[in-house]
Amino acid sequence: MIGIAACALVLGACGDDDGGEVRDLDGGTETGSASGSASGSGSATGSGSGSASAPASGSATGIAAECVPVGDPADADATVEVELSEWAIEVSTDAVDAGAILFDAANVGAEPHELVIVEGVAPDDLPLDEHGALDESGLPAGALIGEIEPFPGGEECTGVFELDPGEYTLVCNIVETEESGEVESHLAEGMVTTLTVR
Ligand SMILES: [Cu+2]
Repeated sequence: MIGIAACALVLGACGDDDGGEVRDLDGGTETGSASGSASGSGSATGSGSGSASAPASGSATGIAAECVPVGDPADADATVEVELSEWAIEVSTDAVDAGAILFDAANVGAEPHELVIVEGVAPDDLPLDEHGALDESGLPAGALIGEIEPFPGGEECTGVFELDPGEYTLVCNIVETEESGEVESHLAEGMVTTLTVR
């Protein structure tokens, strides 16, 4: 809601964000996006509906509307704070003891982000697809530990994962199609980091 208000003031800067929110809410239904932007502020209707319809039709790639927590934070043995943004993943610590690890993630960016946890494959060794995104099917068996699904900018989400000792790589693996048709991989933009579990 805050994002929409801001976009009414700065239409150009928020074009992508607008499209993202429309996608999020209606899962790519063009009818829904048209009525959604029309019900916004009056000044935004003209250019807003025009720019919003393109990404809605082009990239309804199943980006979640809101946080879906994984597991129960009360079960966690340790917490790693995670900050997601364009274009970085920052963690509060380089290393944590093995056990049930709570990833307490804040999306401080404008776009939706996610957190994918991979064990035993260093960032430089990740299998990539043609867009520079992680090709999950190319990972060794068992390397994909789990993920916090995409959630919107300005929000927080949590995931609890049982981690054995080892080297882990954290990735945001969202791939978007821009209005220009250009494909943007969040991993290729720099959303990757590492975590040691000892
Ligand atoms: Cu991302």
